[in-house]
Amino acid sequence: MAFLFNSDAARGAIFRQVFARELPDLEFHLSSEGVDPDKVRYLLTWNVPGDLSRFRNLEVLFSIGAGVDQFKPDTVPSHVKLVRMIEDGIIRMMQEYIVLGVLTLHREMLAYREQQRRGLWQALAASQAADRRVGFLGLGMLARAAIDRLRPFQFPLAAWSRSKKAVEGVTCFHGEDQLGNFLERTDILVCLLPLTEQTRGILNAKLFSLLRIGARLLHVGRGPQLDTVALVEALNSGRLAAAMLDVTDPEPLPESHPLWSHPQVIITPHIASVTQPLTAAQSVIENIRRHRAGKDLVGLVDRTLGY
Ligand code: NDP
Ligand code: OXD
Repeated sequence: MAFLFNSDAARGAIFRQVFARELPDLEFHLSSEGVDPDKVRYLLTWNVPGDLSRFRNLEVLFSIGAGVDQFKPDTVPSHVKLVRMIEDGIIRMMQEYIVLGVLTLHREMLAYREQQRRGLWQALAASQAADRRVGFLGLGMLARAAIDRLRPFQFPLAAWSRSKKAVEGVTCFHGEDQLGNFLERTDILVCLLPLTEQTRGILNAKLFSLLRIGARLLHVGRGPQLDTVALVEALNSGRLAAAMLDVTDPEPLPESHPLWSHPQVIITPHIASVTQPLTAAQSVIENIRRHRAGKDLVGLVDRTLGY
């Protein structure tokens, strides 16, 4: 029985050590070369490495990231459990990035960057956090963790999810019918949605038109959720004041893309949050133990929903 780690060698070396200590009975491989594919019961990877059907006895496919859209979940054989990454490291990094992004947009850092470029020393009007309404598209593991870190600043917090939710101190909206009400009370919109057929292209001209004039966007979900033409138009028309993007489509954007040099935009190269090997190995091992004990897996993807 084998575990196949199909990702970078540096993280693999740490996984190997933790597995040797915690699950010595499970063969651990850093490459599919030299492994009998019939022995592979567990595979941890970002993308499906070639033809998944060669691992005839595969039981659990672990995503090395929190997202699973890259697998096209409906193409993974139904008997294979698909599991997304839930671990302390990825959560902590996302908390940092969201706090950084919200404060950057709240405290007008893009306008100050532009003023600096022009050699201009000038204070801009400063809204108070209590008057800046932050809204999350998505209220899953990462959004909830980020919300916890934002609480002390006193931004009025809201979130929109597919199903009805209740989180203390957060005004919760759900479903298509409540999207408009959620948007109209939002000054800084944070996208932390998984990519599915329902969320593809969701950040479009219509959605921007429902936000208050001068709203801001922090996009950390997935690139194909954003219509970049609509974003440029919304920024140029003043509908949106600024945007911070960690994900784009494609990644990276073509060199000539107007977003690269737009003064009201910050782009980071999909680094908001990265799976950390020590904590991730522990969480994968815990899930293997659960699987062996016939218990529910943490982060099991619902194939019908695609996340
Ligand atoms: P979860 O699965 O825990 O949460 C997803 C949330 O989105 C849920 O609240 C869900 O609603 C909501 N949702 C899904 N579909 C819809 C819909 N059609 N309408 C309304 N709400 C919807 O995901 P995570 O928090 O773990 O991760 C979210 C995403 O963040 C990942 O899928 C990935 O794309 C992205 N990500 C980006 C990273 C980066 O570095 N940029 C790093 C890690 C993740 P409900 O609660 O009702 O199910
Ligand atoms: C993830 C990511 O899904 O890094 O983990 O985007």
